[in-house]
Amino acid sequence: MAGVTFTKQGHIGIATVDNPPVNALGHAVRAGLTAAVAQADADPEIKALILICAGRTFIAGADIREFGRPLEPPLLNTLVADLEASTKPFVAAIHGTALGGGLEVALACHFRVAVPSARLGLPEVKLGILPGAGGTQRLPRLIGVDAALTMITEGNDIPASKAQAIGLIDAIIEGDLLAGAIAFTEKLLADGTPIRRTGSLTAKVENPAIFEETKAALAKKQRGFLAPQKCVDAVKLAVDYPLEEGSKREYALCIDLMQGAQSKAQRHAFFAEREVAKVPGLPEDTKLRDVKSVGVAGPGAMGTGIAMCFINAGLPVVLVGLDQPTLDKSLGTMRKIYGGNVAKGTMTQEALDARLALIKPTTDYAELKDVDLVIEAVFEDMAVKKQVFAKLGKVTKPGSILATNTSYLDIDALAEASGRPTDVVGMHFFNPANVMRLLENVRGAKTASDVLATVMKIGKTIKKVSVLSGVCDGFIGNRMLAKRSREGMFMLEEGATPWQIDKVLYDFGFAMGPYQVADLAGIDVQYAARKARWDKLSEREHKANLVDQLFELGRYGQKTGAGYYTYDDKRKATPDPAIEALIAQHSAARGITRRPIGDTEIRERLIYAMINEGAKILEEGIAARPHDIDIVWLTGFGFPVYLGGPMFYADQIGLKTIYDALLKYKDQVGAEFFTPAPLLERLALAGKGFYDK
Ligand code: 3H9
Repeated sequence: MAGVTFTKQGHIGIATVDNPPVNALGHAVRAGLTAAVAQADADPEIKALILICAGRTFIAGADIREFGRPLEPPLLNTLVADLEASTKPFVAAIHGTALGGGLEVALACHFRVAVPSARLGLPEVKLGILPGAGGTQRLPRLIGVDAALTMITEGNDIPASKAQAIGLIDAIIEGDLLAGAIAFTEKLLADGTPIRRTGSLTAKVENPAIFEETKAALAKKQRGFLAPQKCVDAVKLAVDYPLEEGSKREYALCIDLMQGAQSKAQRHAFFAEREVAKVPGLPEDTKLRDVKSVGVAGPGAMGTGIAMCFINAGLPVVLVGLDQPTLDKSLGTMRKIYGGNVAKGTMTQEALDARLALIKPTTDYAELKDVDLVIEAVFEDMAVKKQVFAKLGKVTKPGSILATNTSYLDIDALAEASGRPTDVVGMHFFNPANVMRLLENVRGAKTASDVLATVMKIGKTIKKVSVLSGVCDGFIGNRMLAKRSREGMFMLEEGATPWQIDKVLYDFGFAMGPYQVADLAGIDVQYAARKARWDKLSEREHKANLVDQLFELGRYGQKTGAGYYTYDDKRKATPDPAIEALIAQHSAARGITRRPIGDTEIRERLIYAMINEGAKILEEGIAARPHDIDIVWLTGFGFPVYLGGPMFYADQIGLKTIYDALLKYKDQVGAEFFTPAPLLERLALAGKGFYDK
């Protein structure tokens, strides 16, 4: 029984799963558990069974790496049926995380106990599938349809205390789990408690309309995703059919999703997110620098969000500002955001006070003398930032890490200004920094390996996804975004409208189009960024100056009630004919004859321009792997997860198709903008993709 050991303690059989790192239900574990059930049933000495796991966690699910390949029997659904049919009481003893197939196994056991720190959930929906081994059939039978629908369609795990409160587990074990589980089982036997098979319970539904209502809500909340809808269909089966028939239909729905393009992309995203944590050439055992305290220089919107990331993780922060009013404003923002959580009941007042107590506001840079890491988030201007780095190099202790949150400035220039270039690194957060998951770390020419390893690790501490980028204008994310923005502007000049372009990207799966985003972020902010990047822009981009025109008209976006769109007092956007007129006038002044532009051309020019830039980023080594690019776009720029990120998406479309389109646009728009990247050309002509180069 590779992966499962079977021992006896008196009259209790103990099946221990041991399949590092997360005890996934690969073939050996499925076969081992099947054999354990048979052995226990056949052994008259055994009166009850306990299922427990070695290592850091209970079974964390089916082995996702086996998906898409023919599975060797026993299949998981057969295993759970065997477990539930066992004639002897079967107790699941849970620590770590009981997730997906792991929870389905536990649901098929007759009783469940867990340590207080355990977490339980059915996260399949996040992989684009549904729990296909009875999870959608047993969970509603055990905890009711309403609670089950929430857990299954959202995919979030819950703590043991909540699991006990809703009847998902029977007891919480303080102290040693195995000893506690044995005591629990002995008591079952002593009391003569009958076996309770989850599958024989009835799934109760109070509001029969709940299925349609949930589907309608999910169509908005998880727009474009197939799996949440199918999860609802599967839970309904638990109400409509007996266990066996419901499980058969559930499995069919699950397999259908598993074979589809969305799940393939979502599984890719799962593994890519883990892959990017491993930096090629940086040994995993690199000794890290200790980071126990942090400084943030610049308490603007970014600095405030960055400080919140660290205090959320319990690290004290010295927040340095130019003057008291800016510091007060920053603290006021934090108080308002946390206050909202208190009002919603997701945070206590004591927790709010404890977090804010971790902030030490000051106007004196010398207060940074003891911190282990400083993140500079001052105004995006090279001269200002150089001054700050010169100061940081002097006031901080040797060995403290000096990071910049710049979005596009040259980190190596800042490193030199500090006088300690090996300590300098980029830590590029995304707005709002306390919410967005992406942390783009940037390796300077002289950044020390242990500094890099430390900032990659810190990402995990503050619950971000760290991706490593090399130094270039805009790093991975904004460099690609700049090409998308360029094409948007060109197409506005050529005949498209902002609302048409926004709709194309919305339909593609982004939450908002670029002009809705611009109005939200502020045209004044875009204008400043454009001026700062002026030397990097092409001549045609200089002339495509609609941002400048909007800025001069004072149309700064939502904050002034008008930008590309006009806004009512509830910030509802309406396309503005004045903008259409302004763009038409601009095209005429530029001597461009406007023409109708189809949605396909809009989509291709926006997305393919990004992919072509992604190929250059890969070839230059700015990103080590296509995974890094995909994760930047999935976690920082709202690229639809069910498309897997721009590079994965490109492979699905086929690089040859993209290559041909690039050649077409090269003729139409110009070689300067659409010459295929050499890597893309090579792969396309060899019939390969970014992931099989
Ligand atoms: C399912 O169960 C389907 C069923 O309904 C039946 C259908 C018929 N498989 O995340 P970490 C690897 S669907 C294979 O860094 P952490 C992971 O790639 C499944 N591998 O650790 C990584 O490998 P590497 C439902 C897996 O401590 C290593 O383990 N379950 C799996 O931060 C460590 O992972 C889920 O969706 C897996 N299932 O977090 C749970 N899980 O070292 C998915 C992990 O080579 N897993 N690996 O990069 C998780 O959420 C987290 O891994 C967990 C640990 C919370 C468990």
